Amino acid sequence: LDGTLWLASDIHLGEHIPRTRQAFYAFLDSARAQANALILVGDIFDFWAGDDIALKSPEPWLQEALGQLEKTATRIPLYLMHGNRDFLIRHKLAQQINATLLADMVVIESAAGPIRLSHGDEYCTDDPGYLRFRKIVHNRFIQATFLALPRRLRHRIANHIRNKSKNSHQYKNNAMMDVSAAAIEQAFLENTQVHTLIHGHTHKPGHHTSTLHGNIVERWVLPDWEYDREPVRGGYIEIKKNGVCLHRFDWPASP
Ligand code: OKV
Ligand code: MN
Repeated sequence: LDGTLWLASDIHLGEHIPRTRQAFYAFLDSARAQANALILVGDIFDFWAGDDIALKSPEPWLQEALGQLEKTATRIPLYLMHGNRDFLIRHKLAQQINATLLADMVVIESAAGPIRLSHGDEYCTDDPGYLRFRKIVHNRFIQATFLALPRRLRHRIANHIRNKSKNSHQYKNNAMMDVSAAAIEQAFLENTQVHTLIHGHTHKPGHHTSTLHGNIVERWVLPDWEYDREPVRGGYIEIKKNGVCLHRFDWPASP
C-alpha cells in the first residue's frame, strides 16, 4: 500500500443519523481526491443482520450508503474490516461494491512501514459480558443459524440485543470500556517487527507511545463519528511516508 493511506472507523451509519451520513459522504469525496487507498476499520454500520438484507431489500439510506462506497471503490482501492457490530458483512457484499474485506488483526505494509490493524473490540478483554456476547455471535454455527432466519425475525432479534446492550452500558466503568494493556502487549509480541498498532472501537481517539522489551511501540486510536449533532465531529488517520497523523474535523466546517 504505497502513497497516502486513509483510515476511518466507527461511523455507525444508520437510518437515524442523516447528518453523520452526509459528513461521511463528504469524507469519501475527499478520500477519492486526496488518498491513494481507504481502509474502513469496522463499525461503518451500526447494525448488520446479513448481506442478503442489504443486497435484496436495502432501505433507501442504505442503498445510498452502498452507492457512495461503490463510487469510492471505483476511484481508489477500498478495504473493509469487521467491527463489533457489522461483523456479519461477508465477501459477497464487499465484492458487490468493488471493495476488499480484510481479515481481523491484519498487518499491512504501509508507506511508513508495517502496521497492525484491527477494529479493537478484541482487545477489550476486561469486559466479561462483552466477551461472552462476542463468543456467541462469532460462532460460525450460530451465525449460520441466525442468517437462515427470516429477515423480519433477524431484525427483531437484533433490535432486542441492541436495547439490552444500551441498558448494560450504565453498569460498565470507563476502564472496562477501554482496551486492556495485556491484550495490547500480546498483539505487539505476536510479531516483534511491527511497532505500530491502529484500532478504533473505544471512542477514545489518541496516540499512545510505550516501550516493550526495549522497543518503542505506538498505538493509534481512531475516533468515532456517531453523534448526529451539528456540526458532526469526524476524524481519520492518514499514513504517509513520513508517518502517521490523526486528523479531526467538523462537518460542515466551522467558520
Ligand atoms: C451488533 C452489538 C447489536 C455489541 C445474533 C447470531 C444470535 C449475529 C447476531 C444480532 C445483532 C449483529 C448480528 C449488533 C453488536 C449489538 C448490541 C451490542 C456490544 C446472533 C449472529 F445470537 F442472536 F443468534 N447479530 N446484530 N453489540 O444489531 O448489528 O457489540 S447488531
Ligand atoms: Mn466498535
